[in-house]
Amino acid sequence: MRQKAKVETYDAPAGGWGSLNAVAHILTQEEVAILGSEILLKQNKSDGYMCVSCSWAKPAKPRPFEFCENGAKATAWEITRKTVTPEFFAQHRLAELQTWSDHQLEEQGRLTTPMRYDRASDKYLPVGWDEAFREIGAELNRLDPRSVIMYTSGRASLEASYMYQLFGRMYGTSNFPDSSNMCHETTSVALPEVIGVPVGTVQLEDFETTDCVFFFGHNTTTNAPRMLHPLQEAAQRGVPIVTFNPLRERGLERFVNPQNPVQMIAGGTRISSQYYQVRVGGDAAAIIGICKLVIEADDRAVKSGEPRVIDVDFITQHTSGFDEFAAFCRAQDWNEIERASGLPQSAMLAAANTYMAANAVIANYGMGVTQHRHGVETAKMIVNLLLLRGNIGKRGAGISPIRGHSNVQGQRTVGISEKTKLVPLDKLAELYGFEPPRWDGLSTVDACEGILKGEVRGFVSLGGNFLRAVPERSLMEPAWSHLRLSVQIATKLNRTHLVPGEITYLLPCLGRIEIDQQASGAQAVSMEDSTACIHGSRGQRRPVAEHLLSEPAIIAGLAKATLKPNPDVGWDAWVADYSKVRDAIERTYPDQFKDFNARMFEPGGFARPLAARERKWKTPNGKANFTVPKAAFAPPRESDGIYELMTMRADGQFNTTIYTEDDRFRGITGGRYVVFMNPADMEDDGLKSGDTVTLVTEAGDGVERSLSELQVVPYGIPRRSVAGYYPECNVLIPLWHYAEGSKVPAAKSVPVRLFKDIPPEILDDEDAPISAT
Ligand SMILES: Nc1nc2c(c(=O)[nH]1)N[C@H]1C(S)=C(S)[C@@H](COP(=O)(O)OP(=O)(O)OC[C@H]3O[C@@H](n4cnc5c(=O)[nH]c(N)nc54)[C@H](O)[C@@H]3O)O[C@H]1N2
Ligand SMILES: Nc1nc2c(c(=O)[nH]1)N[C@H]1C(S)=C(S)[C@@H](COP(=O)(O)OP(=O)(O)OC[C@H]3O[C@@H](n4cnc5c(=O)[nH]c(N)nc54)[C@H](O)[C@@H]3O)O[C@H]1N2
Ligand SMILES: [Mo]
Repeated sequence: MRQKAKVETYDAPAGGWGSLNAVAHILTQEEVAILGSEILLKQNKSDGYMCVSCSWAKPAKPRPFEFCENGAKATAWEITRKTVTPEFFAQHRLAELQTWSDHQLEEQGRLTTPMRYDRASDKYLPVGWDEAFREIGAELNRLDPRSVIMYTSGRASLEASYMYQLFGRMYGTSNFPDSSNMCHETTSVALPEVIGVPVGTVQLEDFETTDCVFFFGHNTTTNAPRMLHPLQEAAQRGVPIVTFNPLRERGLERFVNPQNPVQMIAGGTRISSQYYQVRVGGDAAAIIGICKLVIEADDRAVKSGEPRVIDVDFITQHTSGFDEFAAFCRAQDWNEIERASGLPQSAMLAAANTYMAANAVIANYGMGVTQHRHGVETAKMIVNLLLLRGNIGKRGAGISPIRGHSNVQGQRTVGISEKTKLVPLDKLAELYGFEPPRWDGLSTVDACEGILKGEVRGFVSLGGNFLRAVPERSLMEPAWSHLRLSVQIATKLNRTHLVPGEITYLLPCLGRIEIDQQASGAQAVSMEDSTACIHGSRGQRRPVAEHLLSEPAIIAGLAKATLKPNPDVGWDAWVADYSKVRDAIERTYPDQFKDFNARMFEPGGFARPLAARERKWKTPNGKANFTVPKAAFAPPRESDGIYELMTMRADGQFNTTIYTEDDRFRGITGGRYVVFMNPADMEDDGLKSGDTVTLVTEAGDGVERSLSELQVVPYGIPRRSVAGYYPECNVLIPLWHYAEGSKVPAAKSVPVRLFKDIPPEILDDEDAPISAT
């Protein structure tokens, strides 16, 4: 039986005292109380280190404390003095550790020593670095490079990422899936087609001059809390903030800056001026409704000779496809729009009026858009909305996909990509005198398919927790154990490390906040934030253990043990002095990284040039493109007994890292096995608060996917939608259920059926409800 979560209504604003309490709690828990707080003063400053949590922009003029509750938690979690030593592994077999929770595993502290799995004892045993590199190199050389995956989670620096992809390509693979394949790959597919860049066009300064902000599917309070500061400033200037989210997310309603004593007393600022609880997956329909209203208002203006509503000059000069899109919108039926969006026409009218009244509009979005079957269409629909009034490439306006990991965007910029057309292969060939593979590699979903089929034989992981982050957990874990080689470069112990292949290594690395001492002195690294600005970062803390190597040093060690010597690549020289890696990055991408070493510590970061910001469109037709969606409307689902499950993050987690089992803003304490439900649906299904249910995926493919003992929590969520936590619910997501075009798992719209759990005391063992963990 699972422990029951405590459920309360959380009425306080985001930020404020609750935030300070949560930080204080984690600092004590991680035993870094005093030093931990001092170190926080260096967070996100140009003389300090870049936060390891989210990727939100870092201002040129930082606040005295440029960190948030969750950034502080991430720091404390990384610089903890608790360690996982060879003695720990000597005490615990993997079979035992596999029964521990995600929280328990990471809570043990930092990995300290390279370890190799020993099947006879079912334990990890210590190994020397050189021996580890030698065996991994020899094994890689026995494997076909096409059968080897080199995964990255978005935290590693630009320097480490560049070296990693170069190593992989010289070895002979293009298989570089990234956490981005589960995240904003939808953006990276949608935006190049319509505006010619794979990233957002908004920079921090645009928030200072915008006069309207739209938000689709992002839980800013928890996942990019520092973003609440510019939003609060905008709200205080009277800028309307229009939010679309099936759940009422606390910080998007009201926020108190915990660093501002006056606000702490006054109770904070209302953030969203309009909040629309759109149906899960209903954003595209809602935006079509808004666009229809804008276009029809413009039609009326033409008739009556009044000023035009759309930006005619911009549309004529810069775009293509407007007439088809306008015709499509005019032809849409309101009944269908209301059904598919879950919103009344009056709501879309109010949003359209706000949109039309503003000269410069920013549209932000997160996983509520990208992790849907029609995510790519929806992201393009957001672009349609912006293009109508020239809201791209204008001060105070633009599109703002809010990225996840702190350097996930940058990794793609320096060549971590399975899509070879995105990588300057000719340049790499010229610089390093080798022939890189020209075939396209595997995405995350493709890699999972390859693992299930037994075609993937080796898996090297630069960070992350692959097995916990991907869908289809019940099939993935057994298949993973058939790998020939699993190499995990990591800071903390997680589930992926506990499912060994035939040969398995766990290689511990320095964290970003630690001092990285190399032959030429202490090294700095760099990363790119969500607004395409590059920042330098210097470790501040003495490393937690003496045997740790930096990520660049581990990559160089693996490369040297695997590849034939190549006089054009000085792995050792790079490790001795990372500025030489930055020179190499600049040589590879001269336009993007001009004067990289000289500029990396510019306050606020240096902005990479972005064509769309200057209204230059690097699309095939040289224009910004309106697009007509092929299938924007989710099918009707009112009476077939199926619920739409979205999986999301709680306040107490960073992805699969679970700091605490709480979700403060949603009123949950001490448990993550919950399902949020509309009270009217609960009544129809004869459920009351605290009952437990089993969710069973409605997939029709013969695979049984279910999760039991989920505690029902009544919540403000649209009818027929339910919500649960990632990664616990990943067992319910079929691998083939992903966004069309980007293959991002559609983790926000899983069709499920719901069954009331029968209390164990009245159950015979034979009819126990099907369950999985
Ligand atoms: N503290 C902390 N910070 C993080 C992370 C973390 O786990 N913890 N993770 C990092 C990473 S990698 C990422 S990608 C980001 C993720 O940040 P988010 O994009 O906020 O991701 P989720 O928590 O999955 O929440 C998605 C939001 O979308 C809403 N939503 C779900 N379905 C729909 C829909 O159909 N339409 C709309 N409009 N909304 C919908 C949900 O209610 C929720 O508010 O955060 C990053 N920052
Ligand atoms: N159902 C569902 N599934 C999802 C999502 C969802 O919303 N719903 N979200 C998806 C998204 S947006 C993402 S980005 C992925 C995340 O997938 P991943 O990026 O693979 O997962 P993380 O949980 O971020 O990885 C945590 C681990 O990284 C390691 N680590 C931490 N810091 C460092 C470091 O500095 N160096 C190294 N080498 N290792 C480090 C630690 O060992 C830690 O255990 O999950 C995806 N999966
Ligand atoms: Mo992400």
